[in-house]
Amino acid sequence: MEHPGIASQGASAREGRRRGSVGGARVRTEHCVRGQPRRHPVAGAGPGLAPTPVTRADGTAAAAGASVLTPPDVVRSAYAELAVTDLDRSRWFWVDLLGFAVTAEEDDALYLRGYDELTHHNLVLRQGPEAALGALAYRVRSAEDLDRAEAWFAALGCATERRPAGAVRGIGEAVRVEDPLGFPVEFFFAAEHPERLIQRYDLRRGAEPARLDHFNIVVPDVAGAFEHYRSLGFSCSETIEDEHRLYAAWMFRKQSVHDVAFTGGAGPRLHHLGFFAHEAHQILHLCDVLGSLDEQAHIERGPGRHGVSNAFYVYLRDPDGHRVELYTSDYFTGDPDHEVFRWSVRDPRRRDFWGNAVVASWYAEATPVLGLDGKVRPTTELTEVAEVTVGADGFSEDRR
Ligand code: XXG
Ligand code: FE2
Repeated sequence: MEHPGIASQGASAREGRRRGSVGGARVRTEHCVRGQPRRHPVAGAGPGLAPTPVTRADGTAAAAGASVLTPPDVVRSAYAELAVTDLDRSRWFWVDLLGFAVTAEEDDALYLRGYDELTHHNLVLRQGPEAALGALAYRVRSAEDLDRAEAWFAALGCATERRPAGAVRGIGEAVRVEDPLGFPVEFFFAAEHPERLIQRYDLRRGAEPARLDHFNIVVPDVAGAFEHYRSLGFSCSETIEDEHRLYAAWMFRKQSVHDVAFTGGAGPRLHHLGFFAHEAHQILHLCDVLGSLDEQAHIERGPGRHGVSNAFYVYLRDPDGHRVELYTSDYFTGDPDHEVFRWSVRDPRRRDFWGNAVVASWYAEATPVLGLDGKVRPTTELTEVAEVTVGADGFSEDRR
């Protein structure tokens, strides 16, 4: 099945890197042409055929002014900041159990990274009054991209904030925005490079996490989120869809399956942070350790093999309920003619290739997000209802 309007990701990725010609509208019109795109049967919900206004989290349409500007050149999803309510307990979970390396530590914050990460951190855990997402941070290619980010989001009518180097430890000057989807998003270029840990096998524990792989966000309008990220130069690797609707999409800048993915539901909320491990046995070992410690309740879904992405995975919940995925062995997406792989929402293998059921909490529960003012943002409910909708796109309770 072909979802109308979703471009070959290769074409879109190249365009995202080509300076001076990537306005949102031009990306839409020039690069939704693999196969013969059809008009989407649900008016306004088709990602990309007609100019689809980006819908802000509060339901209002964002200004179209950014379409004449150049978006920032995003390199990859780089780090996230989470507010946690008991930093000692979080340290036990993320450092002692999962095995993250500690780059720096303060009374109220921990800066963590995987063993392959060459910059300061992939995760900041900050003590806060309630569990929440503080920021999703993307690394950009140059210092000039900070100006592009600021102009791009200001033109969309979004709140933006220029932050001096060191506003987050280890990170250079940055731009934070409340994006049109309602998420606190940071763009940064410069970062400190701490000691290289790639061959410090002697330090490794838990699942030996290597690096951040992706963010997964919950949004009430998946097609709108798709369009927003496509305007930023992201390419699409895989979708879940039917003839009426886009249920989920995986989009990338680095040459893997994704840097960001969308789960349909009340949003803005953070669904999970995905961290890469090199081998499936590292993920299985962590599950064994959790069992030995009688901490198996932290395992929410899996381990298993995804249909989408082909990755081997497990989802855990941290002491605050933040969801983390340990993920390995997805595939290369950097070829210029790489095609979008489209899953039918009715395929029971889409979310677990072996047909195992997806637990209800995985669809229903997620982390609230903070605005730039530090306050929890209200959410908007998923509005469209389709025949197969239960939670986001249906539970796989049939094991056919
Ligand atoms: O990273 C992912 C996910 O977004 O966490 C979920 C890859 C695949 C899936 S899915 O559950 O759709 O197979
Ligand atoms: Fe994921």
